[in-house]
Amino acid sequence: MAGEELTDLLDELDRQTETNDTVERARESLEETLAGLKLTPEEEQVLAEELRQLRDLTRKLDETTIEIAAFGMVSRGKSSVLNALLGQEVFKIGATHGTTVARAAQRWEQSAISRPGLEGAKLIVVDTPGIDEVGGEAREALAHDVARHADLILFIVSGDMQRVEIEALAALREVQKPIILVFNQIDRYPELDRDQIYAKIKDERVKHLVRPEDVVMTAARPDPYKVRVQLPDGTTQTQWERPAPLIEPLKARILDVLDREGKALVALNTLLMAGDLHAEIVARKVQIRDEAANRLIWNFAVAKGAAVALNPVPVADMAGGLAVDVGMIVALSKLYGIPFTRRTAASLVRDMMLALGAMGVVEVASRILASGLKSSLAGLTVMSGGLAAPLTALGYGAIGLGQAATGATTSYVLGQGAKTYLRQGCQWGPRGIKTVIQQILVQAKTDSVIDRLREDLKKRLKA
Ligand SMILES: Nc1nc2c(ncn2[C@@H]2O[C@H](COP(=O)(O)OP(=O)(O)O)[C@@H](O)[C@H]2O)c(=O)[nH]1
Ligand SMILES: [Mg+2]
Repeated sequence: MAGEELTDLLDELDRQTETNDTVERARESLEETLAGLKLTPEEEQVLAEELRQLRDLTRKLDETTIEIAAFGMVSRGKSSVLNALLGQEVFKIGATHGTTVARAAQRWEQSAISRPGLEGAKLIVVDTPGIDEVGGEAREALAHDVARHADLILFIVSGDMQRVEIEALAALREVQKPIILVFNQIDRYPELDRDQIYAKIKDERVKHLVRPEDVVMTAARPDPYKVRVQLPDGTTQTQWERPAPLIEPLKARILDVLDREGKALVALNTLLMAGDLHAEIVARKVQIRDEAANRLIWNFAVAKGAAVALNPVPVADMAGGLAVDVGMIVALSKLYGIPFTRRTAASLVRDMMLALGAMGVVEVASRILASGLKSSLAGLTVMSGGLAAPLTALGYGAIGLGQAATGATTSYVLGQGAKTYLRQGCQWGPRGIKTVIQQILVQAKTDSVIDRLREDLKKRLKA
């Protein structure tokens, strides 16, 4: 074997190993992502769409589904280029705006897929609306969507590039996907002009964005021209005939890129998309939990207020009140996947009470400190009256909180405190418990929590 051949073979083997590694890593990472989410059934339901997309990615990886998307301004010939590649008119063509209104996909059955790097791969071509056919925010969403899904982007232009085109191309480039810049409609230019435009695009406009070999000329749907045909009866007639498209150079370039990098591209893309989806799911999960936690706290707070209002014996209802608070925190801890025992929940209540106490109700603080949990129930009686002090100190003004509203507010503050503690992985954070409680009180004021609790309480008590 000649030295050169051997080097080639070794290179090829290297490349395959690398590709297989990438695919394998992508697969593992996806599996870990799915397994690591630890969603409750409720969350799975809300996040069904994101989860489906994540599972689709695994399939994409297994099947090596490669997406090729056309992108560019209206009427540059995006749909025409894809049709020429497919060899049939699948995507609608139009001289007017808005022919392609949404993303549309079509399988590209390609005999050339027998190339080694594309073995078993499934090619999909995707048509999109023109970037100037959709407005502002939708355009960004579209670009983002295309960039996120596509494995290879065909950016179609039909002459010297406009500024928006260069900007859009630069934005797409950021996502690190291969881009082939297609200069389409070359049949419309005299040869000299065409070569000048081509050189300008390649050497000037996108020099920093696209490699020269990735700038390709096509005539996907050349204008028809008049031909004179002789009819059997000897007369002649003029007819319109459309020349065959010039698309082979693009097809070859696409297959070259995919043959070389196809599987690795899919693997990398899968990882990128999985990363995006994962971040989205985690953010939504936090949001879902927080919303559920807020509902839970509110319901407990109103229930406790109502219980206090209906039970005139202070110590008794406060004992019941404490049980409600402890129960609330146990429920919250389950929501956050860190189930507490009642004892842990009770000591959390005590810690928060101490913090509240230190904010103005010293007596409560010392009582709770001196006594065990049982006798600290009595502390709560003082506490419920005492919450008015820190509230007043924080500028709530002289608020005549009734017992019921006070009980509800206390539960609310304790619940929000426990929520923060749980969210932070059972830590009060660098600024400590007092700051957390104080911030909750300030936020509660901003949100008119007391007024709203009072309203809900009234409704509850009427019912
Ligand atoms: N002369 C010429 N016209 C083309 C070519 N490609 C597309 N067109 C025409 O350009 C117009 C817009 O094409 P279309 O594919 O719908 O553009 P899109 O909006 O980018 O999808 C249609 O009238 C096409 O016939 C081409 O290579 N040469
Ligand atoms: Mg179109």
